[in-house]
Amino acid sequence: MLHLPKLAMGALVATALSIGAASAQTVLRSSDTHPDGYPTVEAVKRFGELVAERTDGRYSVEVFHSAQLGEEADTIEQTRFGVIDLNRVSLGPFNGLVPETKIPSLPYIFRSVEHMRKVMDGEIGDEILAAFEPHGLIGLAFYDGGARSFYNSEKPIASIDDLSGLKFRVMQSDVFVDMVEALGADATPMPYGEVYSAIETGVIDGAENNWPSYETSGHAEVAKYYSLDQHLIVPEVLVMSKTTWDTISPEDQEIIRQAAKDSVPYQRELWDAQEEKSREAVIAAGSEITEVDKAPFIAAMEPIYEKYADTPELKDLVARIQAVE
Ligand code: GTR
Repeated sequence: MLHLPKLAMGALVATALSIGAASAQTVLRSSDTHPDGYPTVEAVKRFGELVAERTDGRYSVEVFHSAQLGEEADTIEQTRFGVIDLNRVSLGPFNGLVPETKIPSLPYIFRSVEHMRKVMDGEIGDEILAAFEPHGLIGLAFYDGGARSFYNSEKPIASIDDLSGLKFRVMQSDVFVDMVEALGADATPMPYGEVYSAIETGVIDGAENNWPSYETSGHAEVAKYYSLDQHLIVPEVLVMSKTTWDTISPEDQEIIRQAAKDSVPYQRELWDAQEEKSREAVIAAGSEITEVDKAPFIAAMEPIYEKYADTPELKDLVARIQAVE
């Protein structure tokens, strides 16, 4: 709840009357699969504080963490239909809906986290954010999701051959199913919240993710072999429902866009610290880390690029991302 001093309240009412009562003290509901305290959750809270401050309380944000509003694929649909106002999600689950998101989700498209940041902070990033709009969403900002690597309950993976016969959970996107299959393993798309028990009961042998997710989801407890192949550096994205967006004045839309961008450096600072903390925590708890020669993994991904960069525009997007120094 917001408690505003009388004067501010008067100003608020006057503004509300001039732009329509619908925008007076609106609490925007935001979804996140991660627990409270996770860098993405904290960054969206910071974004909300900036929005509340800069709109004099006309808008505020409440973050529903820990998948309280549902798993990512479902919450994306609800956001498109305006049931949820905001959503912080990986780009992966958008691959089927927004073709442009397939490209930054391709394995090894980014040479490093620095490369990813440079691309997503620039013109290409803005172009990908704009690509959400025809699909009922407004792309606001990208956050870091680090590098994702394979982990499993069976054995250390040092080469592609070691992956053979293992079954991995992937995010709900065909790109990742094909990626795992091109490496000779089996893939099962599955909601994040089901992965722990699926590994525990042996339905799957493992999954793939960054250090913070590997730790905070508890997956490290049931899959202690983590291989540093770093096949994906998929950015996270903060989106708003276009249905909600269209009720907001152009001035407040601008404030919201800027506040989202302004929360990015804060997220990255938290992210860098959390990666280190999570890496140390899983090693202390007994995870076994294997270094991997990435060259054969990179070479095996060629068919994935051919299949998913399947229009001249998407091919061009690949080339432009690779050309960013
Ligand atoms: C995490 C990401 C989540 C979710 C999860 C997953 O790294 O932050 O948004 O996509 O991975 O694997 O489902």
